[in-house]
Amino acid sequence: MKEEKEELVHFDSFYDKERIQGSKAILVGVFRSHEEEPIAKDHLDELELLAKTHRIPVVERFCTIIRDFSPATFLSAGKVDMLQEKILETGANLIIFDDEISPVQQRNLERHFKLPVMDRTEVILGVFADRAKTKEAKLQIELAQMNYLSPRLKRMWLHLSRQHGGGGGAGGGGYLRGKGEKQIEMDRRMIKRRLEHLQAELKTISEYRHTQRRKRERNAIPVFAIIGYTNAGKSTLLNRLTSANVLVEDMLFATLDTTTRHFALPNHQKVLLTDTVGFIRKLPHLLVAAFKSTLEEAIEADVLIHLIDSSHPLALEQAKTTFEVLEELHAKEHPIITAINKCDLAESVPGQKAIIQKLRLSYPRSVQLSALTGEGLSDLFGQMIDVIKDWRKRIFVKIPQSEYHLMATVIREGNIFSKEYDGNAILVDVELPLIYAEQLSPYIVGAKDEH
Ligand SMILES: Nc1nc2c(ncn2[C@@H]2O[C@H](COP(=O)(O)OP(=O)(O)OP(=O)(O)O)[C@@H](O)[C@H]2O)c(=O)[nH]1
Ligand SMILES: [Mg+2]
Repeated sequence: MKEEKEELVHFDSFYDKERIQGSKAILVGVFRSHEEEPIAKDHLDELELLAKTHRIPVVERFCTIIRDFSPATFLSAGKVDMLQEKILETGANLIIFDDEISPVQQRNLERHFKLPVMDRTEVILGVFADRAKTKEAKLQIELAQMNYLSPRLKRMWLHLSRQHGGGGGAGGGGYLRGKGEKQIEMDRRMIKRRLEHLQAELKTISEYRHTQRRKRERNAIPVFAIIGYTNAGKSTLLNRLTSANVLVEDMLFATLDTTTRHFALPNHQKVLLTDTVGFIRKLPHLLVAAFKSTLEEAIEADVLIHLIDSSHPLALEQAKTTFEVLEELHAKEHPIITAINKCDLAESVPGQKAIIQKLRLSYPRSVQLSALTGEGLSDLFGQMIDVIKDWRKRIFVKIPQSEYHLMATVIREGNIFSKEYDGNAILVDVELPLIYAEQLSPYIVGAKDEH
């Protein structure tokens, strides 16, 4: 056991301390044609935000057109030289690619530049690792990291032995010394054991969640999951509607854990609202896989509220990304309400009006709102009521005096249109969730749909 612990130490250091401490990064983005250039630049803006969130300052960007990709180094030889010049000019000591690069490319580039090389995936993994608070989130991120590291062990050993002068003695200690292949084998076995352990623990947690959800199904409360790109305002909306007090910040991945709260719509219908982890462009597949159990909250909701930051220049692309992730989660068939958020900001930003128009045309059930100011919320409620209208039934019942206790349910769960006495009985015209309408069915004296 002790041995396993010791071995794990260098995975932590690989991620946080050894690799990025004191780093000054240069970001690398590529585009295939000049029309793609502005998009590549926006992608680098996002990568810079991710890097900063992971406490890596950015000193330079290298955004270049590329026609031929090299299988060995991703960039062609000429571009590698140009990048080298920029590195010398700026003193950058960490290279971050916006594109996914293979373990082999990463290793070759590190050898060439004699600097650590990361890609967007690794930065996202780092951000998630920083943010993870709950046991489940920590397990999930560790699972993703292990899967990411596994094919990269060789590179990591190279990197560490270089840092420690190849002679050992410093920091990580003697066990870095020339153990090479044998150590890699040991690490592989250790990772495999650890992966099995993590998967087993996550399975237990996921089964518990499942039981919780089944309980909820019995209550027949419709569940709305607020989903969308990171920083779209999901937690702001949940906080606005309930007193959830979820952390809201102008940063990526403020939320990693799911929060569910009760909310009563204006027609008194009770629903559950769930806020969950945001999506991002190139959300690593292994993160989607690892966070599956958290994301299942979204998948198993009855309705999705897809929130879009309409003040963002890439709002359309972000919305598309969300759909791609939903597809990967097999959750595209849910009814979806598209909530075009931050309209308080967007309306004053040139060019955003056209984007909002496109969003409204692309997504049928759409509303414009501001989770911050509350503007447009009533439109959202209207859509929410409409999408679950079949969950409720309007009935006209005559409740005898001996069954007056049923009135408590009627008042608590129903939207009452009229109530009057008929002798000792009470006549009520009420709309209720199906489950309660069924309980009252012996007392129905006629449906009042015609009202
Ligand atoms: N102006 C404006 N700002 C908003 C609105 N909604 C959210 N914000 C801001 O956008 C930022 C992100 O909000 P969050 O609610 O944390 O976003 P999120 O979607 O939960 O983000 P992650 O949890 O990081 O994925 C915060 O600074 C909010 O104050 C809005 O309608 N208008
Ligand atoms: Mg959030």
